Amino acid sequence: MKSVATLLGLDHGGERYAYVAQAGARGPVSASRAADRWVATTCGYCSVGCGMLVGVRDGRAVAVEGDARHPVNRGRLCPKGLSEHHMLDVDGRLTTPFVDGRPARWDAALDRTVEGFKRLIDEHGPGSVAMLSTGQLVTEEFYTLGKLVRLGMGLRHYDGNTTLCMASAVAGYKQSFGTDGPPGCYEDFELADVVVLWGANIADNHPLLAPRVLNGEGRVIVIDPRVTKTAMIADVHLPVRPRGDVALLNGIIRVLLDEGLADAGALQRTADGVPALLAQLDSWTVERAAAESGIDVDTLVSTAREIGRAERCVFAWTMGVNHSVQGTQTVTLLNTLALLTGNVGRPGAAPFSITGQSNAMGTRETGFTASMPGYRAYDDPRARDELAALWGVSPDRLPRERGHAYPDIIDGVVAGEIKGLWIIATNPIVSYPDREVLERALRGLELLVVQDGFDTPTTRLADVVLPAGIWGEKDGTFTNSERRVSRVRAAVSPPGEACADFGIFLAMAERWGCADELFAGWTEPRDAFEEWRRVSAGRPCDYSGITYERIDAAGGVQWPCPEGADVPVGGTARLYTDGRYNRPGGRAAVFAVEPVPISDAPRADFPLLLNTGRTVEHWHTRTKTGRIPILEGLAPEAWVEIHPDDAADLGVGSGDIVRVESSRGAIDRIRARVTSIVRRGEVFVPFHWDEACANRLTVAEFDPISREPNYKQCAVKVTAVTPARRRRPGRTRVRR
Ligand SMILES: Nc1nc2c(c(=O)[nH]1)N[C@H]1C(S)=C(S)[C@@H](COP(=O)(O)OP(=O)(O)OC[C@H]3O[C@@H](n4cnc5c(=O)[nH]c(N)nc54)[C@H](O)[C@@H]3O)O[C@H]1N2
Ligand SMILES: Nc1nc2c(c(=O)[nH]1)N[C@H]1C(S)=C(S)[C@@H](COP(=O)(O)OP(=O)(O)OC[C@H]3O[C@@H](n4cnc5c(=O)[nH]c(N)nc54)[C@H](O)[C@@H]3O)O[C@H]1N2
Ligand code: SF4
Ligand SMILES: [Mo]
Repeated sequence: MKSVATLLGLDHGGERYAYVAQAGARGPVSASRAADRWVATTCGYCSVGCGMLVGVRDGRAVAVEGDARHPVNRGRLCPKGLSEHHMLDVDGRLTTPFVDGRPARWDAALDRTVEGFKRLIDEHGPGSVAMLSTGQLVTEEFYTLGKLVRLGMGLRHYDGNTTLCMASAVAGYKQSFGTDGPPGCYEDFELADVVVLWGANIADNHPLLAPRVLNGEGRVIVIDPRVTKTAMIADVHLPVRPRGDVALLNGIIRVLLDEGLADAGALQRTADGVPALLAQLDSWTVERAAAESGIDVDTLVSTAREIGRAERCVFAWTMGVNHSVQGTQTVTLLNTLALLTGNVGRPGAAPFSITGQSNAMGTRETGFTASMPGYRAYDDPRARDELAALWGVSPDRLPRERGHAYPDIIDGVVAGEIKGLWIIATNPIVSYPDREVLERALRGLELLVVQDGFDTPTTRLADVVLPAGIWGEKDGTFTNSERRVSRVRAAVSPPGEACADFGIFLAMAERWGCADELFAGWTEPRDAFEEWRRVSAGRPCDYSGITYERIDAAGGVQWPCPEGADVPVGGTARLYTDGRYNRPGGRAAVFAVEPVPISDAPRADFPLLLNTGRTVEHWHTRTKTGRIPILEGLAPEAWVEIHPDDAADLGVGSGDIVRVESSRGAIDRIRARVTSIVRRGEVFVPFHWDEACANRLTVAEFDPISREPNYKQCAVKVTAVTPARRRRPGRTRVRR
C-alpha cells in the first residue's frame, strides 16, 4: 500500500492512469531528444514545484528530465512535467500583438491600451478600469505588476484567478493565525502518523506529492465524495456528502473533546474564541454529525480517535474545501482541529493548504490583492508607513482597501461600472462560473486587453492582445506550497514578437509615465527580486536572506529567511514553532461554524448534483496540455461520471453521448462514463474543455469572506443524446 508502484496503473474504470517516472529511468536518448545544454528550472504547472532540466538544441527545447538533486521531487516528474517542453513549440502560440483582431505592432498595441485606459480613468475615475491576473507568473513579475497597477496606474480593482482557487485558504489562515502562509512542509507528509487529505485528489493534481505521502509510515485518510485515485491509495476513504465537511469536522471535534483526546483548557490558553466554539458544539451530537455528513457514527468515531491518538497529524486540503460558499469557515475549522490536537508547528504536524498553480504563493506574497506586498494589511497604519518609506512615496499613495475581488469585478463589468479590463495569464471564459453571463459581460466592455502566450477563447474576445513569453522563455522565481522559492530559467526565446510579461510591464510603465518613479534602472527580473528582498524584510514572508545564488546552492529556499539570521541554507521548514501566531498577543483564533445548505440543490427538474474538478493529464483550460499530442492521446475528450443506478434510470450506457444541463446553461454533447467512482445522485465533469465547458453549468455563488466560487455543487439533469445501446438489445442491425 505504501509504495510508489501503487500509483502505477491504478484501475479507474478502464481508463488510463497517473504514473510517476523514476529518476534516471529515461532509457536510451533518442536523437530527437539529444541536447546541447541543460537548463535547470522549476515545473510551470502545479504548486508541487518539481525541479527539472530542460534540454536545448539549436535554440529549441527538445527534452525535459526530473532534477535528481531537487529536494521536492528527487528526479521524478508527472506526465505534464515530462512533456512540458512540447508546449513551447506548438501551433496556437501568439507571436504578434493584435488590435481589433488584426496583427499589429507593439507600439500600436501599447498605445491603444494606455490611451484607452487613461481615457476611461479621466472620464469615469480609477474604478472604471480593473485588472485580473493569475498564479502563473514569476514572483518578480507579480511584484512589478502590483506596483504598476496600484501605484503607477492608480487602479483600485486588482485581483486574479487565485480568488477562484486559494482565497479561502488565505482568508482562513488569516482568521486563525493572523497572516497567510502554509505552516508546514512536504517532509511533514512523510513524518506524520496520520495524513488526512481533505477534498484533495493529489494522485491527479499534485502527483509528486503522492510519493512523499506514500514514503512515510503514516496512515492516509481521504475525505472526498468521489472514489478518486487518491482515495484508492488511501487506508481509509470517507465518502463525505458534498459540503458535509463542516458537519464531519464538528463531529470529529466533539468526539475528541468527549473522549478526552483533546484539551479545550490548553487551547484556551493560546487561542481566542474557545468558549463560543464549545457552546456551539453542544448542539453537535455525533449522531447529528453522522447524519449531516453522510459518514456513519462508527467510522466518524474511529476517524476522530485515529486523529486524536496520533502523535503527529497533517491535515491537508485543496479545492474540495476551498471551492465552497463556506470555504473560509471550513478552513478555520481545519485549523481549529489542528490547534486543538497540537498539530501546528511541529515536525509531521500541520494544517496544510496545498496550493494550486506553480506560483499562486508568489502573488499572495508580493501582490496587491488580499493585502499589500509582504502581507501588509491595507488598514495597518504602521505597515503602510513602512511600505511607503521603503518606496519613497507618501502613505496616501497606497490604496486604503483591497478593492473588488474577482466576482465583484465581474459584477462591476455586468453593471457597466467597469468599462476597461486587463486580463493577464488567465482564461475566464472557460474557468469562471456561469459562462454565459461572463461572456456577455466581457463583450460589453469598452476596452478588453488580454495578455497570454496562446490563442484562447478569452483572447478571441479582446480588443488588444499582448503576446507573452511563457514558462521556458522567462527568468524569475516560483514559490511552491511549502513556501520554497525556486529558480525559473529561460531555456529558449519567446516566439516571434512575443515578450516575457516582465518586459511588457516595463514597457507599459514607460508609456504610462511611471517607469522613472517606480522602476528606475530596472532591466531584468533580478532587479525586482532585489527590491522585493528589501520590501519583504521583517515580514512573515521574509526573503531578505534569499539570493538567486543561495537558491541554486540549496535547490530552493523556504521563507521566512531573514538576512543574517541563523537559518539553515534551505530556509525555514515550519512556521509557528514557538507557538506564537501573527494575531494580537501572539494568540491564534478558533471559530464556531454551522453548515449552510447547498443553495442550488437537486430537485425534480434538475435531480443530480454536479461536482467539477481535474484529471492528471490536463492543465486547467488546456491552452497548454490540449496542444501536446501525448497528453491529448491519454485524455482526448471530456466526460461525465454517472453512477450505474442513475445511468440505468436514464437509460444511459458507458460511452454514450449525453447532454448535461443546469438552470444556467448546458453541455450539449459529452461522453458518459458509468462508474461507481461517484455516489448515486451525483455526477462529475472535469472543467478542462472549452467545447464541453463545465462552467456553462456552474452557479455564480461565492464565499462571502474570500469571494471564492462554489464550483463543486450545483443541480443538473442528464439526458441521453445518442440512443442508449443497452435499451435496445433486440434491435441489432443485420446486414443482408
Ligand atoms: N493535472 C492537474 N493538476 C493540477 C491542476 C490541473 O488543472 N490539472 N490544477 C492545479 C490547481 S490550480 C489546483 S487549485 C489544484 C486542485 O487540486 P484538487 O483540489 O485536488 O482538485 P479538484 O479536482 O478540483 O478537487 C479535489 C476534490 O474535491 C472533491 N470534492 C468535491 N466536493 C467536495 C466536498 O464537498 N467535500 C470534500 N471533502 N471534497 C469535495 C472532488 O471530488 C475532488 O476529488 O490542482 C493543481 N494541479
Ligand atoms: N468548474 C470549475 N471551474 C474552475 C475550477 C474547478 O475546479 N471547477 N478550478 C478553478 C481554479 S482552482 C483555477 S486556479 C482556475 C484556473 O483557471 P485559468 O487561470 O483560467 O486557467 P489556465 O488555463 O491556467 O489559464 C491561464 C492562462 O494563462 C496563459 N499563460 C500561461 N503562462 C503564461 C505566462 O507566463 N504569461 C501569460 N501572459 N500568460 C500565460 C495560458 O495560456 C492560459 O490561457 O480555474 C478555476 N475554475
Ligand atoms: S507534480 Fe506538478 S510540479 Fe511536479 S512535474 Fe507534475 S505538474 Fe510539474
Ligand atoms: Mo487553482
